[in-house]
Amino acid sequence: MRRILITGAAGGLGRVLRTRLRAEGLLLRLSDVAEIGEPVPGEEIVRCDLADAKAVDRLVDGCDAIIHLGGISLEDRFSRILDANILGLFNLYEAARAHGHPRIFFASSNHTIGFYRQDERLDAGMPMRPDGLYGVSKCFGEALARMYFDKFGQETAIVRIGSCFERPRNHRMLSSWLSYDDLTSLVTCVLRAPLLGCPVIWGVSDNDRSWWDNSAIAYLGWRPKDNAEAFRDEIERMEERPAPDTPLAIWQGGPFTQDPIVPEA
Ligand code: NAI
Ligand code: 15L
Repeated sequence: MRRILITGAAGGLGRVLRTRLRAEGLLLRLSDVAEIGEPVPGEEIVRCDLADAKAVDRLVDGCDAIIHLGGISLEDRFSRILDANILGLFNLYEAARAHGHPRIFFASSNHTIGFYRQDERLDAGMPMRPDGLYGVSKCFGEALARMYFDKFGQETAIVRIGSCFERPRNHRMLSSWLSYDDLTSLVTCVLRAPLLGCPVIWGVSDNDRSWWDNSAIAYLGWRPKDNAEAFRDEIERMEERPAPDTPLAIWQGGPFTQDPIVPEA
């Protein structure tokens, strides 16, 4: 049986994939710095801080693939981002290098490009325009993944996730939403692809209003099925459309573009 490591397993997406991938019959090694709960058959639990290089080395040993979700997932103090997303990612790639290059699904973010306007359509080759230190840390992660591919042949799916929640929560997410079903089909597609390489993939459902062009990864055969438009009436009842001259309506990164640099405590 293939052993798949999920970092960040206690988080929102980790909990979704834990249930769904177990149903696929995969052996899961679940890891987080936070409490994860008890393992059920087919699971191993390893508490680990990504900033601890030796612990990450042991964590990766024996894994056939890694779904890397762990880290700081919102704007935060730079010291926290540095430990989890920058040092943590370096530790993960060094451990992968030491243990046979298991394929990596790297949860990058749309906040690598948050300062593009909502009236622009992007392909993955366009320059990054991060909207905060969190976004910058994901830019670092993407560059690190690419360097390990070019230097060592380490395969990574660099997945710029839009907004992955049970349902879209606001007008912006009518463009950026990724459904749980489409996330799961993307993960299984990445795990099964005969040849992956190191593509940048937009993690977004088949939304009518998507800003992002995934035609460069047609070779993977991933076909997202959901469309946020199905929730448009619900969103329109729930909140007023943001005024056109406000950051929420201008920038793809939406509210993240307005986050301050968080002071160190
Ligand atoms: P989350 O914040 O719910 O989960 C992240 C997990 O990482 C948490 O359980 C946390 O305890 C763990 N973690 C934090 N620092 C750690 C460290 N030093 N060592 C080990 N574990 C650590 O985030 P969520 O929503 O589940 O997202 C998963 C990944 O996907 C994150 O990397 C996030 O940046 C990325 N992403 C998520 C999006 C979404 O819409 N949910 C959108 C774009 C990117
Ligand atoms: C992200 O990168 C965050 O991790 C997630 O919590 C959402 O806020 C998402 O982006 C988004 O842009 O909606």
